[in-house]
Amino acid sequence: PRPFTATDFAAAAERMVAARRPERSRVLVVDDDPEAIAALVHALASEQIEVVGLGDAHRLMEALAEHRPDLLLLDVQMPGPSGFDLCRILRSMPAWQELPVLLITAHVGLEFRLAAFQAGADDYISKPVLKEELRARVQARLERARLSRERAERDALTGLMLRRPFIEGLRSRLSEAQRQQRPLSLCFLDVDRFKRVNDKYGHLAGDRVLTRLGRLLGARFRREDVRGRWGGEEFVVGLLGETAASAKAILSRTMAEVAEMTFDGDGGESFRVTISAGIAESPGDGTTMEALLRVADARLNRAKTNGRNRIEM
Ligand code: GH3
Ligand code: MG
Ligand code: MG
Ligand code: MG
Repeated sequence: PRPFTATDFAAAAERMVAARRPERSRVLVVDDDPEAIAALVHALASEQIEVVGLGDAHRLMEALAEHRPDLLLLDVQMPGPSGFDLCRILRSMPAWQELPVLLITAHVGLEFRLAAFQAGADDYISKPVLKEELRARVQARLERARLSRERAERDALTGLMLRRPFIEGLRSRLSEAQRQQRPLSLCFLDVDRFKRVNDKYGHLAGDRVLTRLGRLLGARFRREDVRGRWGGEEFVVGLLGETAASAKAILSRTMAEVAEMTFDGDGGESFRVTISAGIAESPGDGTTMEALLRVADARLNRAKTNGRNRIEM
């Protein structure tokens, strides 16, 4: 094989960055000094970061609800509640416990730094603020928050999206497809006789089956296709731009791959599994996600009664 060159590496890195499609993050800045807000906006605002300024700390709760920021920059000394007080209050509210908060203080003394962490802040920045340092600290926090958000949306066993975030993703794909007057196919997949797999080969073996099927589904299809674990041994795939017929062709290739896989039972035996699927397409079978899920589920049941290891559309 051809050696992996620096150009290949650069191209791969570019694809990875493009695949991440970073959404814009929003930072809320609270400071009683309009000049300080202007300076922070100037330092932070970019293509990736939108900055919203707030001069009155009394309006913090409203502003949080309205702008739903990804990160909060709080001045410490303000008329009314201090940045410390506000931070402590936020940490006692379930909705804002995880929000990254950076305190900005003119004091660099140890007691101020300790008070910042005791109030529940993630970090502090001292005035005068160094633009590069501020940007680096904010970006690091935003990246951490993004990663933990992403992890919370994924099922640990299969690496696929959990039902709720998956449904959100599917909803936006569906309206995208309808706007572009393109079809979208929804596939319900269910492992055949999985209870028997657990009974015969053990629950850990069953878990390994789900992990490998999840990885396979995660690796196949296109990036914009949505794949999720519906629950138990059930998966859902949303294929943008595919009719039920073309989705069936794509899915049968994946099912053929599954049929080729061998799994190890907890007692060392080797076994195989099959999958059944039901497909519904938009707009032909329905235009809402609920309707498509209902039709796909009914067709999955038909695949089961018609003998399993098959796709119904
Ligand atoms: P069918 O072909 O009709 O789909 O039969 P089935 O046995 O697959 O269907 P059923 O719904 O009766 O059983 C599903 C089983 O999947 C039951 C449950 O114990 C098992 N299961 C659900 N989630 C997990 C999991 O995370 N790990 C393991 N090992 N088993 C699971
Ligand atoms: Mg101030
Ligand atoms: Mg099932
Ligand atoms: Mg099953």
